[in-house]
Amino acid sequence: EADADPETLRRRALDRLITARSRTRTLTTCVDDHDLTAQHSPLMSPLVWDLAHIANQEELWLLRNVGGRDPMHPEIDPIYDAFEHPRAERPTLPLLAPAEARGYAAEVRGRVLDLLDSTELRGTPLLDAGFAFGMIAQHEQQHDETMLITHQLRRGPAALDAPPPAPAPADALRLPAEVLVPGGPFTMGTSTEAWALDNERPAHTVDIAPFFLDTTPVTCGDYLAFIEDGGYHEPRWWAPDGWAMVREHTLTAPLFWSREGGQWLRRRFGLIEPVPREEPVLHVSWYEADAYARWAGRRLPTEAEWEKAARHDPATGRSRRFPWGDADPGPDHANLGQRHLRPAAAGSYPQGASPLGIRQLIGDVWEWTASDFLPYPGFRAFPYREYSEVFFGSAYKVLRGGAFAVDPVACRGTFRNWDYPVRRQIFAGFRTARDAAPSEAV
Ligand code: AVJ
Ligand code: FE
Repeated sequence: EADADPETLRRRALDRLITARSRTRTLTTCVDDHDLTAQHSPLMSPLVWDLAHIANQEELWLLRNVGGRDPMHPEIDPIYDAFEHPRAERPTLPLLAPAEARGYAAEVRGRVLDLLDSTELRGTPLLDAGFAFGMIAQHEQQHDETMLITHQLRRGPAALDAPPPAPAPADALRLPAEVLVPGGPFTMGTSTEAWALDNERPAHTVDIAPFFLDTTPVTCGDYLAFIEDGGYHEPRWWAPDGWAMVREHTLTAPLFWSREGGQWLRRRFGLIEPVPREEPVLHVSWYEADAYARWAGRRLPTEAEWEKAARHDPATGRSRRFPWGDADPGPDHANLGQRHLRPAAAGSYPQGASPLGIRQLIGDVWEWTASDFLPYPGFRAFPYREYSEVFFGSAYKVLRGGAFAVDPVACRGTFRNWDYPVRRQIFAGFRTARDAAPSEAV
């Protein structure tokens, strides 16, 4: 990885930038200018804000900070600074029009490709192994995921299309419900993954007690049993703030679900369809995941438990990059990269299983964990405090593993995502865990 030769690094950076831009183009050309500038939800920016923000961050980090160039349009910087204006306020700003935003993005990218050709990808932390280029490819892909959320919230006919994932393999129905993850120390986080972001660093040892983890994410069918058992009407399953949320918004099911004539339906990218029982549940808040787990006599895994399940190789004692080993994700490992517009059935991707046989830890749905978003021991903000550091604390819960909407460049066994525990529009599901009794912990 980090010691790849300069030409390999350059090709990899170029490839990841091109992949991101092709997805950005799909997400911003499949609807008209009105839909690009409209606010589809107060939770989200207009799509055209994300587009110009992607270009502005690329200009800032690559052309100005790496390349030493002067700002192209300094007067627009404040408009695209995420900390100056909350999302709900962004439609009222003097945003670049769609054609202007596209032109700006194309002009920045042209100059970035020249810069990539002429820059040595080593010598400073920002340049080593092409980090800044990798960071910007990840940033664009993260905003592509954000734009996909906006598309999911948008009302009106479908604008996006993709083939469904393959059906689950025959053994999916015979999998054990849970797997024992042995206790003991393992290496959490990384000090060697070249494009890992600051919050994933440094590698450190964490000792955990033995526990059981669900073999697959919780499915819509599992979750329906909670609903049908009156789960949304029973305060004892809910954390106090979660129960307050249920009451305030009269929640009865995941976001985008509705009940019509005795049947549960869901809206997915402009289409209405029956809730698929075998698919991992999506669009639940942390509070709903937590309540389901309590109802099931279980709990959410901690972030450390999740990472041990995903990375620890019992044969060698090493932590690996992914559940299947150190190879980059391919189409047989995981449902990533918006190749499909939905999660695959529980039990899919046997080639992506962990050594213990746990499936779909990477891809399909983000998985809520029990943990607050906190720095690892030895954390250092890099290259800017506003990526992670300003969010550390008890307000945010950590999500792991990535969803169908996440590109492989922004997905690793160490990758950490975070959001408020009330959030439901993100592509989040969960799996549950329980402590192993001493007699069970072989
Ligand atoms: C890591 C997904 C929480 O979208 O708010 C994008 C990523 N940071 N631009 C977000 C991010 C700056 C971030 N999350
Ligand atoms: Fe951003």
